[in-house]
Amino acid sequence: MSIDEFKKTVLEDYTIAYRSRQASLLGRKEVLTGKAKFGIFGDGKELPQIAMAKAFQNGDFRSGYYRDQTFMMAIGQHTVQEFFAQLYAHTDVQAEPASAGRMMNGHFGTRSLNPDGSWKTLKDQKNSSADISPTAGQMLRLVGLAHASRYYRENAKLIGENPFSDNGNEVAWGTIGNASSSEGHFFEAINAGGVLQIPMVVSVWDDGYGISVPAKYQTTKENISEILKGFERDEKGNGYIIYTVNGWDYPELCRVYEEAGRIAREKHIPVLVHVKELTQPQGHSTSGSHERYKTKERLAWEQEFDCMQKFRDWILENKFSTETELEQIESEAKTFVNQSKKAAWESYLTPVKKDLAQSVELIQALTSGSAHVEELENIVQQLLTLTEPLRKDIGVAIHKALRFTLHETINERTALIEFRKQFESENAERYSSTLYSLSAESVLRVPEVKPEYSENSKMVDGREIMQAFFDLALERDPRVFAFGEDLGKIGDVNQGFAGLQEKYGESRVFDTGIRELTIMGQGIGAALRGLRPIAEIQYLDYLLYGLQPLSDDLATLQYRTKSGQKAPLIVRTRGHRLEGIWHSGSPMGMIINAVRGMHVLVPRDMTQAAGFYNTMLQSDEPALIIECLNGYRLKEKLPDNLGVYTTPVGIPDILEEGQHLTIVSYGSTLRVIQEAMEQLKELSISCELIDVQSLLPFDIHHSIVASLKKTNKLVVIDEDVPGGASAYILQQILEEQNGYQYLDAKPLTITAKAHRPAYGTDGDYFSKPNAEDIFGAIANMMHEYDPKSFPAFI
Ligand SMILES: Cc1ncc(C[n+]2csc(CCOP(=O)(O)OP(=O)(O)O)c2C)c(N)n1
Ligand SMILES: [Mg+2]
Repeated sequence: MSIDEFKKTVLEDYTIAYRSRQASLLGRKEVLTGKAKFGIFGDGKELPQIAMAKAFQNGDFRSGYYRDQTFMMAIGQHTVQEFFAQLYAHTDVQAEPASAGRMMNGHFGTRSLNPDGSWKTLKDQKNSSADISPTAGQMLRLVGLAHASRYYRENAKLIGENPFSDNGNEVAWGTIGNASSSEGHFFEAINAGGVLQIPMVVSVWDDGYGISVPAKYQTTKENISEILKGFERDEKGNGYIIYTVNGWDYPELCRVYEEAGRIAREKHIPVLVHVKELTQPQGHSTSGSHERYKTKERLAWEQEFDCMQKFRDWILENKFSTETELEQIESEAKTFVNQSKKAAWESYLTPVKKDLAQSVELIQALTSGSAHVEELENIVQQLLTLTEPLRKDIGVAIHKALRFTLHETINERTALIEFRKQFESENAERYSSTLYSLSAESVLRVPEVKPEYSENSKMVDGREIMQAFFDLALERDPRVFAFGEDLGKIGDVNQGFAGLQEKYGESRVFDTGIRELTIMGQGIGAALRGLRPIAEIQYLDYLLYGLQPLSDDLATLQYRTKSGQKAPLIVRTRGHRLEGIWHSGSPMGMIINAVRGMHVLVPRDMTQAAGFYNTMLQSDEPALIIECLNGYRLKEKLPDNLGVYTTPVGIPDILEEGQHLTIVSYGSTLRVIQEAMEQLKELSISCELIDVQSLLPFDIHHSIVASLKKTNKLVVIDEDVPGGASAYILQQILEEQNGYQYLDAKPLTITAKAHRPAYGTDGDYFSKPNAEDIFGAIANMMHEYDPKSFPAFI
């Protein structure tokens, strides 16, 4: 690079950084004057982000946090106008591409998907996974984003040309605040990255604080790179390349990031960059002021070491520019940011004002035929005085007007009601759409193919069905891989992958450390880059360790990006019944309430389970599939069309037809219920048994209510705590499906006890619903309903 070119680059960098700083300063004002609700900004962290952006290439991914506006601007994926659009919560995806106003400001993300939900060519664009607020949450998917490069490189021949990777030459860039490195997530991810030797470059933006809490309460020795020295690569083996660099030192930052990117990209070696001596000129966020907790000395130091100030001094000292020229750049940048802000505000406000004007007109029109002229005029006046109207104001005003005119028959009221309908439906689209995929690969569009059997169909152990299915899935699609604790060499604790590592190699079927958080993150990150991971949690009880990324990250992904990103991860686990407090859990209520946005499937046997995997692998949506822990050794008939048949989601299966009552259940409990049903036949009580199979989505065609129309009685049975998943099932059937109207008896739930199941056969028997309890409860229910025909049991 010639000296002139270098100078030009330096001044371009200064311009981007200066604009970003101006955006932060103006952004805070917008919040303090009430135009935006909350602000968190990247001031004081501009310079390292400029340097990182230089090393960031097409195909690369960022997984970072709310300080990274300068980086996003520098890679050309976040304009200043978009910055303000997000601050104002602009709901148009064109104006605010990261989240269409759903995420608060400082939450970045690029669009991986076309409007129809299909993938863009990610290797030709600069990518950022969508941020989440929970600190260090970004570290988990970072592992997967980086691992994907390694996977693409190791399987390059098998996969061939694809839209995601060019021979695994992509780096995953993580950023995290110094204080957030106290989280377990951080250490688990660092360790996983070191074990896996994957191209992730982790930058710690160190400003000495986490909101008000200084480093001495956050980090041993107050120095994250110092304590991570044990992870440093040496002649003994793998590990990290570790850099420490001051956040105000432009040339050194540029050098470090160039080197870090190159090493990670070429050699797939993980890198840690500890960027020290950063500042936070405006404090943590608009929620408070840092004068409350920083000393005068610290505040003075922050002014002196402000990276923008230092950068400016360096430019002048090295004569890359003059005072006058810099002043010119600064003045132009200020104008540019101001104009961008105004344009963002105009664009945000225009559709709101249009709705406001229309509602004013319609409410005004009501006055002609109403006795409440004064009240209606007041509503109109209130709307017209608003300088920064919200949609909420419009909604409240319409509601008021309809309330005042409730008993009046005015034609104009119909027009207002029509407008309200339209307004509500547009707002549903703005604020409540895209929880699930709407693409051609939506799971609801996967065609059902029934399992087929012939005379030759063999009876096999359930686990053999799983193993045979996974074999087919790995064989036919090189993007599919599976990993988890004990999943590689021994093929999982129940042998679902037995022999498959030998057959497909260690890169496609592999063991991981005991690290549920990053197993989930590894799956999410890889799925974000077009792969089809099956990530295993050894037992359902341990899903709790991995639930945070599923709940905060994966389940919210389509929603929070308004279909800008997808991660079709399949989480595989097994549960419901085995032994003791931590090996027989069935906390389904907790799970389904935590992961709306995923599918939760609870197959009763391995035939249904294999069908669900087949369905999910044909769709672009994430799912949790919970196999029955006690089902691997039970005999099942192996379908002839394994790998072809699918189990549709949201479709219950009627296992037995009956007259007197409908039992709704799923999973391992079904066998216990069937035992009770045999006994109930002695009392001539005939039950209809329905396996819901899929909790999310739930009975999409409302077939259960059809059963209630016949039996008029409902019993929900599962192994969760009282009021757990059974409460959800009742809500779905009685409220959503209007089942209440057909009931002739109080609906009954039979569940496990409120405590975890005790150890041993007796512990299980007295903790979980057993056949005798089910018999007793149902016999008594029938007696209460019709004492003449049905005797009380006891
Ligand atoms: C899991 C979680 N706990 C707490 C918070 C609240 N919180 C938001 S930012 C923050 C401090 C983060 O400090 P640091 O990582 O140093 O980043 P900085 O803001 O200083 O750049 C805290 C505690 C959160 N968002 N997530
Ligand atoms: Mg900090």
